[in-house]
Amino acid sequence: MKEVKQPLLTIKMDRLKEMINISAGIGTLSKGGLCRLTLSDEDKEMRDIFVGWLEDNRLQVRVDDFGNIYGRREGRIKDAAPVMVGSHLDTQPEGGRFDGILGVLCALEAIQVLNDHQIETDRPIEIINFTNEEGTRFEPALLGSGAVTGIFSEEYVFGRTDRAGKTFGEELKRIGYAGSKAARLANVHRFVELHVEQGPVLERDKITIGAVEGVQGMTWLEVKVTGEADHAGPTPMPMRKDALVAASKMITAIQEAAFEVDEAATTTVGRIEISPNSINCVPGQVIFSIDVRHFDNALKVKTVELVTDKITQIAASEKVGLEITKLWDIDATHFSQDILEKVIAGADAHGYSSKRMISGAGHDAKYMNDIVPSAMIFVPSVNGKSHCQEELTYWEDIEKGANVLLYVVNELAQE
Ligand code: HGY
Ligand code: MN
Ligand code: MN
Repeated sequence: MKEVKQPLLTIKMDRLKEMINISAGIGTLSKGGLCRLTLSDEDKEMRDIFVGWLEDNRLQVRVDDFGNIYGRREGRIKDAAPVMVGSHLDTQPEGGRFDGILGVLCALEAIQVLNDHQIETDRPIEIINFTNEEGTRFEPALLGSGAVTGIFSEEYVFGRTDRAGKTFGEELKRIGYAGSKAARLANVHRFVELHVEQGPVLERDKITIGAVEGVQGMTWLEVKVTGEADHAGPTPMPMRKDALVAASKMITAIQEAAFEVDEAATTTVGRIEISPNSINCVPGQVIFSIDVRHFDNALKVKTVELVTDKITQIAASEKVGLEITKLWDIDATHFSQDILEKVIAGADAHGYSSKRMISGAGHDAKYMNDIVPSAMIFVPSVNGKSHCQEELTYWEDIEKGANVLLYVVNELAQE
């Protein structure tokens, strides 16, 4: 397609700030964070508002059978493969106001700027809000993007069950977002996602824009430790098979394993359930999660093996039962260099500093990149914090990230 030198467009920060602040009012927690678990009433409330905004901006709205929401802006060439841009509106139980939300709302702001200037692009542009990126209520993460890119079957997705025993399929119907298979994304030209970095690199290096080269690999395990429930009083210590003591030794060993591999490996135990979980009972069973990550796939596997060896040895010495289940496993992904060049060109055009980097966090762009060249743009996280109420990115950095997203989307839609 013809080379179109675009005027350097900029977003309207007041309009974007208002959308982000409205989102920040849905599922708000005491310290300003959000609890907007996927397919919850709060998620529905946000989805309904988002659909209204898409319609207000004359986008064609559709919802697929996994609840992914699309807003389409037609291009000059009707059947050209669209440029897709988006992220997720669901949050962690004590999440921040920007994780995922920025990528969806800055995409909508970019479209509004194109509308303001009556800019017609060659290609259609589609905004997407992916269902269940976080994977906290319904494990694993990236369920909506993994489903629509063919990684997870419909049966697997609809059968995922939360800790209250509700299934994904039931909850999707309950909130009214069980759409159609025909609405699923297909034949995409490129995908780009703006996101807060959720780590310390950009702030430490005093850089505004991250041109994200890839997402690290990750493995999620669930460990069940089975000891013997007993009375906390009359049961002599040497006679006990205390599942929680064994699990505690395992959890310490799991952390040690990361340090033994290298400075980049991460291991995290984020979820734990103790039963009977009573002050005067020796715990009989403990179930906990393990999240292992590394950008080098071989070292990710090595870390999982090391973790498995360590907890198996501890189970034997503590004389407890051990069951390890793999919940999820993704390899590292490497994003599209030609989109990254546009990200850096966009930062340069606006006079923003930028650097290439990888993402420690998982993102929908990982699964999108398996089917179409994709890339991500990061903006700095204050103190590198995320997945907590303290998550913060400054408005001026949000504005710069949105301007670069607008630049890249417009470029991609003209190629
Ligand atoms: O787990 C992740 O890295 C993503 O934020 N859901
Ligand atoms: Mn996210
Ligand atoms: Mn997240």
